[in-house]
Amino acid sequence: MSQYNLRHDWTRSEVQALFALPFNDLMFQAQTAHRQYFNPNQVQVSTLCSIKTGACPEDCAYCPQSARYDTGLEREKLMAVEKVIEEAKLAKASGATRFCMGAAWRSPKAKDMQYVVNMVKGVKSLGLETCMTLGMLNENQAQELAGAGLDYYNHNLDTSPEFYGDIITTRTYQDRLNTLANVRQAGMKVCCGGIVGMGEEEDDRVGLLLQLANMPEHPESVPINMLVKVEGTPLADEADLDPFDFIRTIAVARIVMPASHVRLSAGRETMNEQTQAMAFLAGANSIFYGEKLLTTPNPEANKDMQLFKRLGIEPEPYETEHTEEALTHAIEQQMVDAQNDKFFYNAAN
Ligand code: SAM
Ligand code: DTB
Ligand code: SF4
Repeated sequence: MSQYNLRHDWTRSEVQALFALPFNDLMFQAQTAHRQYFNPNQVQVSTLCSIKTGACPEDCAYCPQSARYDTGLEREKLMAVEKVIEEAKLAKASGATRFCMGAAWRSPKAKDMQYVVNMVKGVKSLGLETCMTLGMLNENQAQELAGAGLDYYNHNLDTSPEFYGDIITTRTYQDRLNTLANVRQAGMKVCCGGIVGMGEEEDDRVGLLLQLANMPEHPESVPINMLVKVEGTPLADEADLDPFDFIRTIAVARIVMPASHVRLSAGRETMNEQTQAMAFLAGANSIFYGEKLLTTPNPEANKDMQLFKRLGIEPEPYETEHTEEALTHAIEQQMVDAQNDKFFYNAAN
């Protein structure tokens, strides 16, 4: 039986070789790896909420929220805790199982911590999984958020170490790795991925996935964002990435981190449904759901539900990986795989 084990010793040439596979071979491997760890017809559904918008001091070249670029975005102060909880209730009612709160900060200030802690507690009490992305965290901040019950912290590496300096100059790659280490140390789950379509080379996509896959523990959640080009940002006129190269990135992420959720993240608004279906086939099993990402549009919720229906996909229930049903499915799948191996073996002999 073909086995996709959890490895943390991927070499550059191995990951390059995956990217270089004929498309159909890569898709077959990715789908095989996917079926070893997940129900292939379930997709996790998260909703984003911008709890503090715009006027960010950082210079991330892709970001509409940086104060350095004139993107016409209206800045908004930290949202009241009650309002965040109202938004979370709406997200839950429309079918999301995780609520991701994002702030346009370099890092949270001491005075902000009590509010974000109360947001975590309030959202969690609704029976939703919680995720936050607030910029860099020191050890104490990570401990405080973990203590409040925060399930996931999102902090992206964004791209390869080599290309990183072309995109961001106000914080280093090492700063990001330090935050991720603080999040792990505090016992939270890690959500970490990147953006493609920023003018990087294929080898930068290799470099990003190599960094993620060779972490001591794989991030539980790996968002692969397609650049959303926003007028006024330095990357507004970047050339489109070939959609097949986007799908290849998802497929390789699935193979090198087979037990992680890979999120078909930003960029779906300009992606046709066939490309999204192909992303699911490549092993993407999480999406952002709801009309808005943080500041830019996302497909309408009912359009996504229609797409799920047409593809026979169901939203993944909260904590599905621990349920008896998921275990039964994994065992059944192993039996099907064993049967298939027997079939291929017999056919070849
Ligand atoms: N300010 C915090 C930080 O950067 O750590 C948290 C919020 S920030 C908006 C979260 C992530 O959104 C970024 O790391 C980046 O990967 C993604 N992102 C931001 N703007 C994007 C865009 N235009 N297209 C695709 N992804 C984007
Ligand atoms: C992630 O990787 N993508 C999300 C989330 N983590 C915070 C953000 C996408 C933002 C897209 C641009 C915007 O809407 O402002
Ligand atoms: Fe600020 Fe985050 Fe946007 Fe960078 S990605 S400018 S840190 S909000």
